[in-house]
Amino acid sequence: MSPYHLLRSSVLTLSLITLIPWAAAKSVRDDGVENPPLLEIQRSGLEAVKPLAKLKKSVAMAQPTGPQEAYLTWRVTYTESSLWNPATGRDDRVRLRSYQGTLVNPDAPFVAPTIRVAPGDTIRATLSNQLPGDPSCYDHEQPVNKPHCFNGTNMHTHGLWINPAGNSDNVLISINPGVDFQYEYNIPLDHPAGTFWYHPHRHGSTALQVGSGMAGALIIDGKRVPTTTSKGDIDTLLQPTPKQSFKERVLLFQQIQYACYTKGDNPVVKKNADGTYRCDPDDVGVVESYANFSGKAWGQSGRYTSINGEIQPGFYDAKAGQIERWRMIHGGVRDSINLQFRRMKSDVDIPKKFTVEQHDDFIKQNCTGELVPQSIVAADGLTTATIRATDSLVFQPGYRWDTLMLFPDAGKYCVIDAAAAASANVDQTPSSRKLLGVVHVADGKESDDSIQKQLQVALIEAAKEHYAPEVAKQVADELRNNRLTTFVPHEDLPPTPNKQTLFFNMTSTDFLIDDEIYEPGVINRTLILGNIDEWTLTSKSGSHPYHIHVNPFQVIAVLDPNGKDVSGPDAVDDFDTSGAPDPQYRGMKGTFKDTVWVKNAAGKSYQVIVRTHYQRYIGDFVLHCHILDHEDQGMMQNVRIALPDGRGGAATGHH
Ligand SMILES: [Cu+2]
Repeated sequence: MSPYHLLRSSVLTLSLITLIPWAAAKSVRDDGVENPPLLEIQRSGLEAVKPLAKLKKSVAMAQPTGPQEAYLTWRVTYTESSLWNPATGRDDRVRLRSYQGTLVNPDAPFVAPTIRVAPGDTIRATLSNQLPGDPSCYDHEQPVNKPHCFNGTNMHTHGLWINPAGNSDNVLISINPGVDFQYEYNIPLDHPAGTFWYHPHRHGSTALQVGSGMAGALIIDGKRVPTTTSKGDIDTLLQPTPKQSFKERVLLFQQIQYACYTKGDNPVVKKNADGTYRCDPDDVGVVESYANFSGKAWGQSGRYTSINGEIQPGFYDAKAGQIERWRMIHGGVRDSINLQFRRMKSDVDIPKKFTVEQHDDFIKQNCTGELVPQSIVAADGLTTATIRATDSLVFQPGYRWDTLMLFPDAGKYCVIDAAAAASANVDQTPSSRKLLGVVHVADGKESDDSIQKQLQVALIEAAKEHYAPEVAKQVADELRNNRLTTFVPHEDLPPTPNKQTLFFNMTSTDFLIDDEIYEPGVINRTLILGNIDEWTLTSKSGSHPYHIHVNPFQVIAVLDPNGKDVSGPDAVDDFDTSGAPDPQYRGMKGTFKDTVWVKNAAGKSYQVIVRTHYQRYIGDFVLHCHILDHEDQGMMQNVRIALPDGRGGAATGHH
């Protein structure tokens, strides 16, 4: 950019700021955001189950048999609706692939309904692909690591510890247009409770479909009350007391990068002079090209991270001094989120027209309160050993965090995606601050105690309310030290001589793991059931979120390129001097997760060291980069968990 352009754009920004009277502008997002709708589940009684629409290729469906079986249907179709565009102050019409169901909100169809089940349940989920036919799904000459088969789909239950094969959490199958398939997810009785999610995982179209809003929360509710000798679910602690309702919110962050195209023989994406995407009133925005996912395209598009299918929503029904559980899922594809909350000036509202460029100035002028602490109680769905308060909570694609939020005073609070350095961002460029939404907090009980003290007191009261005295005392003793030991589902994994290494790499054309591109049918790793392995994850080029299916891993250490461990509770990750210290690894040591950022700063790799225990399930599945367009283009491996052969190796069915 020339100095002239720089000058011109900053003058333009300044003049816009002075022209728009922030305080007078009326918020157009007065309607608050709700939790995503609950997907309708039929639990018992044949008569209660609606007959499924018969398709030509539909196959026989099992009939409901009892209360432990949860039936549901995902219909995949194109849906026409609209998305709010703050840059123009009006809705853009869009036509996107989406899930449909009886309880999909017609005003926010681009978030899938939430599934809530319990340990011991069987989910029988019919995936009905009603998208138009797609020749690229059947063409065997089709290069497998070039995006293709946009209308083929399948399903992944991200984070669930269930069978990865057959008709369970099997992503190595394609549900082609016109085909119905019924998945059977047996959630074992000893499955941890927590915040998980579901999304398509068909190699070749995963990013396109998830980037269209095809993702939903999958919550496992736990009712196991702890005893002095057995662990329990944190859900039993966070039950209402006379003073606290422990209101729950579910937030699914998404990044729908729809574009409108010029008409004619060679359609191109319509853009404004500054490079942001433009949709004129007669246009219909679509997500139909991987070109829009590449490199820095998200930042340049001027699109916004949505929450539960809405852009810049308001969060209502919060009360000062009331504790809320926020279950948050990063279901987006192309942007990291660095979540912060700050008190907003009371006489201000989000302006009607509000481009991404204007966010930073707005936040600087109006989101001026102190940072509100976010108290982490679960990472990737799994209850953490400590309650850790943080001012900045970093979400990479695929991450979940459950936090306890307590807003100290009535008023409005900005929900901010803070700035981050290039090495901490999906698109490898520094990001500026964005305003994701506003929390409206009503009058309640205000206290002189610190937020951490108020939380501790309320949780100890909850323990006394819900548990037998012996158990309540044990939990209270832990809470006084900010610990949640009684609710942690996994034991620490011990040191092991079994090692695995993995490195991500990118060339100008290819997305690689261990310098190889994904090859269907090739098993890249055979792991042995019952073993504990220690994995060292690195990246030779760019930073990538590593995700493995089935078994979570425990973070042992994250070493910066100088060998400093940046995962401790007080660690400062300041290796990348191009920005402020990176908060994303702080406190991660010892945490169980299923997705973790593997960072490369200025061409130098961090080492992420994790341990995994391969428990119960055998079969073939995948590990991959959760920047899903990288995955579609080859940054994935096939993994097999095999039976031991009794002599230290893996058993094979032949010899
Ligand atoms: Cu990647």
